[in-house]
Amino acid sequence: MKVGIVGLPSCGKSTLFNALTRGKAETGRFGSGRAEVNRGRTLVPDDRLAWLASHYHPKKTSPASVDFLDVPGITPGSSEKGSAGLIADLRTVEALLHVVRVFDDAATPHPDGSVDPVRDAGNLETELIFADLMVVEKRLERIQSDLKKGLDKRALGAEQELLLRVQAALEEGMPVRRLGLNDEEAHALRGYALLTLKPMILIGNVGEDEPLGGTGDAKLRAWAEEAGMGYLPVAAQIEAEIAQMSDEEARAFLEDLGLTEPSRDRVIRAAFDTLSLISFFTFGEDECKAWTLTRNSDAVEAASKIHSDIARGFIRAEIVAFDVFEAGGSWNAAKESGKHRLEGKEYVVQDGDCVIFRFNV
Ligand SMILES: Nc1nc2c(ncn2[C@@H]2O[C@H](COP(=O)(O)OP(=O)(O)OP(=O)(O)O)[C@@H](O)[C@H]2O)c(=O)[nH]1
Ligand SMILES: [Mg+2]
Repeated sequence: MKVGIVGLPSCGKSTLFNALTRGKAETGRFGSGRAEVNRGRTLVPDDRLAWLASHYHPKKTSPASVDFLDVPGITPGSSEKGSAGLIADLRTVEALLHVVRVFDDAATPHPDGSVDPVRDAGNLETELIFADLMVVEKRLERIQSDLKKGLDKRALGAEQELLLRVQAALEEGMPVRRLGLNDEEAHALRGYALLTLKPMILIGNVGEDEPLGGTGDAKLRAWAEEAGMGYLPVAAQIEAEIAQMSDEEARAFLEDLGLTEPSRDRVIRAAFDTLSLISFFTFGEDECKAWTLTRNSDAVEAASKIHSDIARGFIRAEIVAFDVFEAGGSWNAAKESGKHRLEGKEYVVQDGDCVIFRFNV
C-alpha cells in the first residue's frame, strides 16, 4: 500500500513522516527552495503474525508494509505548475493523509500569519480540486478534438458525459470522492488518478499541550466528518521523538502516559480501514507472512497475491480463522475441532484467515 502525505507548508508533514517511518527526514526548512520528496516504509504491526511466528519459529517473518511519500508543502498555485513535480508524484498513491496544523508555536510562524485549522484544510482541498480540474479540462479538450475528427463516438461520448459531471462538481468546489460515483464510473476515471477521488484521512497535528491520544481540534473534526473523512489527532513532534527511541524506551514512555501504542499504529489501522483492506496469513517453519487484500476478494484473488501459478492452478483453500487457530493452540487442534474448512474459488476471504492453498500446475 502506498500512502501520500499532503498539507500546506510547515504543517508538520515531514515530522509526521518521521513518526510513521521512524525516519530522519529534514524538517523545518520551509522556504529553502528545495522540493525534495521523502520516501519510507513502515512494517504493519500485527499481534496475530507475532503469535504465528512464536508458534512456528520460522526462518523468516514477513509483516505487511506501507510505503509513505512525503512531498513539499502545497501552496496556492502549486497545481498550476502543472503535472511536473509533487502533484505528479502524488498521483501514484492509493490514499492520502492530509496534515493540518493545529499546534501553536511562535518558533514556527504560520505562512498565513495565524493558526486556523479549518481554513487551512479548506485551502488545501481547494488546491487539490484545482489540480484535478486541470486534468479533467485537458482531457475534455482532447475528447472534443477527437470527436471532431470522427473518432470512436460512443466511447468518447460516454467518457465526455462523465467528465462533464466531474468538471461541474469540481467547479463547485466539490471533491470527486463526494460525487457518489458508482464502481463502474470510478473505474472509468482510474487512468486520471484524480487526487480528490483518493480516500483521504485528515490528521490534526496537535501540539505538545494536547494529551497524546486525545480528541484533537473539535472544529477540524467536525469539518472532516462533514466531508466524510476520518479524523485522527496526532502530536507529530512528540511521536517523531518516540519513533527514535528503542522499542523498550518507547513502551515505557507510552505506558507512563497510559497508552498502549504509538500513533503510528493508529494511523496505519485507519489507512487499512479507509482502503477496506484486510490481512490474511500464510504460515510454516520457513516463513510466516501477512498479506494485504481488499475486502470482499475471493480465494483466487488472495492466491494471486502470492503467485499467479497458485491462482491459475487453484484447487481449494484450507482455512482456519486466526482466533480458532490461537484458541486451539495448533493447526491440528483446529482440524480436530471441526473448525477447519475447505473452501473453493468463490470463498470470500476474511480478515485473519490462516490459509494453505492447494493448487496444481
Ligand atoms: N511545536 C510543534 N512544532 C512542530 C510540530 N510539528 C512540526 N513542528 C515544527 O514545525 C516545523 C515544520 O515542520 P515540518 O515537519 O518540516 O513541516 P512540513 O509540513 O514538512 O514543511 P514543508 O515540507 O516545508 O512544507 C518544524 O520546525 C517542526 O519542528 C508540533 O507538533 N509541535
Ligand atoms: Mg516537509
